[in-house]
Amino acid sequence: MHAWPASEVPALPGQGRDPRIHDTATGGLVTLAPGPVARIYVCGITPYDATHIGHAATYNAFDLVQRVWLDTKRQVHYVQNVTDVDDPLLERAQRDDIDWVALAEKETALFREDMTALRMLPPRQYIGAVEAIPGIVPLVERLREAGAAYELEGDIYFSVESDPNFGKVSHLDAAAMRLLSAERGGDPDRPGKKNPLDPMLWMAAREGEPSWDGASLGRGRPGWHIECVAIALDHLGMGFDVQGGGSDLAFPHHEMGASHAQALTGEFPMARAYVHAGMVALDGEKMSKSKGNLVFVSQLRRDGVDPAAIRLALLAHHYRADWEWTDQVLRDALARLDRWRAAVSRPDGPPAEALVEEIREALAADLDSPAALAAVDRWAALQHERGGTDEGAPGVVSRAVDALLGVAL
Ligand code: 5CA
Ligand code: ZN
Repeated sequence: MHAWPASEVPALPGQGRDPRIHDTATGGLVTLAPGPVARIYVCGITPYDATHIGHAATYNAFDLVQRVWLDTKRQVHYVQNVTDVDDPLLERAQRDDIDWVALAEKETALFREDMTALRMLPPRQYIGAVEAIPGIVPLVERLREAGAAYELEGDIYFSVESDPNFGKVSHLDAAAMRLLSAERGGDPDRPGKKNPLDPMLWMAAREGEPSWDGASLGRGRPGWHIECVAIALDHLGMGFDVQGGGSDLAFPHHEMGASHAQALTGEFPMARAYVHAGMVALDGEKMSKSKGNLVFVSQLRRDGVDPAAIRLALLAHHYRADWEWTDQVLRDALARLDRWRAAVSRPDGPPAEALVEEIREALAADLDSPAALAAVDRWAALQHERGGTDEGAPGVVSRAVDALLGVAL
């Protein structure tokens, strides 16, 4: 699949610092100091509905990670998937009586537009589940040969008990895992499984559903977790720097992915850091396609909201916090954008070097974007109150805000 166009990232004077970021697996802050090429995999959308503010907030967090790395003069190898065949997509297509391929293409196209408008850096590889099937099948075959997978009525399941490290990403007790498995695509109540938590690797073809040639597995379609493992291992290899997603992916998705990879390679963990963004709510409940309490990025854009203001609204919340979208959040972001634009529209202003360092420091401290915004607010307030004589300072500020926060002033 093709991704979306990259917005340019201006180079800044000086150099950024290696970020410290919260890793779910170890439960603490880790320093992300990869080699010259940082490797990051961020779980992509299941394209059965438009991009909502919750998605955008999660992608914003991982966009910041990359901007910080770029500022440390590293290159970034970024991979993202599109779950373009899965139960929720097929169910929505059937409900709305449309072709599932057309639905996936339409929503993926809209996602690309939203990401472009929000100035999210594009992945180097943007890979659909369907196009990854030829790489998934041999992995499932290998898992079966290794004794980590078994068949149940034609479906192939992964055995969580084959992995001595199972549980070390999300650290949940058995009851919590079972509950979340049922909520998030698993089938813990299906009789005949070795362990209720075992996830499907390959689902045998069902009447009326799409299916693909699975060689020794028979016709069918891939499970969700193996999709991301296959794509990540194919393009990034084992031990990449960050696997990212919303906190709802810690279990089962990232836990199972780490397990699959451990069974395939004998190594743990697949990613050096498991990084999870908080959940955005609307009307007191997590924004979710299944509940329908959504604010779409594309709708806001159609309403004439400047994407830079949407981005500022996301940045005003720490990525790990759960927060609520309200009209006030958007009003505050619009007002801030106006203040900042006015402040950088003069030829000179208060010195900007210290501000660039403050933004760097804030982001390096577990992506503290609210602190970064507060630093720019202070500079803008100074500019409005007293001005300054540093020629070019407004240009430095707007380049820093663009390069590090993805906001075009
Ligand atoms: N295709 C899978 C990942 S492989 C998937 O979870 N797709 S998704 O469309 O449901 O979600 C895409 C990303 O948005 C995931 O990282 C998910 O954790 C995140 N996300 C979903 N809802 C919210 C929300 N309300 N707030 C923050 N992030 C969210
Ligand atoms: Zn994923």
